[in-house]
Amino acid sequence: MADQQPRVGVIMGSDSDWPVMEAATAALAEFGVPHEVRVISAHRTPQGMIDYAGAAASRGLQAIIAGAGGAAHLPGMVASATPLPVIGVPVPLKYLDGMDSLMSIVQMPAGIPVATVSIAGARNAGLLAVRILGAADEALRDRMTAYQGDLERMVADKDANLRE
Ligand code: RP5
Repeated sequence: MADQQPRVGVIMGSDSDWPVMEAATAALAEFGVPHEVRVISAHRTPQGMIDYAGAAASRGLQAIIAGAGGAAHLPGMVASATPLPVIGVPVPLKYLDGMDSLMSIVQMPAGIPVATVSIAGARNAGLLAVRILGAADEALRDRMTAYQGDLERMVADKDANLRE
């Protein structure tokens, strides 16, 4: 998949976010969605962030997943500089249990949306990106439907096991 044109950009403010963010890449890999991973900081590399967001659509990306912790400006700032859908992942840090990251990401002013998942919800960010791409990609949409069927069967199995 590494040699394929990436369709999703997975970015994070620091490599310290990776233990949370790798679940997004795992979900994308599960669905065979080519993606790239970058460390880009809103605070430490502001110009790099603007350059990345500005070029993302013309480079062929179709969605961006952005994770950050604390004063987590990365998803919102990236969304302001690209027309692509941006999914924000609040990364929990040592203090405040990720509430700071969640509030920073979810409270976007009208006009610039960021689809915010739960604190440390990187797997759902990956799955949401698959659904966004799947809206115009029938094969991917079919894979999502099959995955939902797997989940349904898994719950049915658990239910049956408990009743035995
Ligand atoms: C944020 O600052 C990053 O997204 C990370 O969650 C946090 C701490 O970064 P490091 O000090 O670990 O590099 O911008």
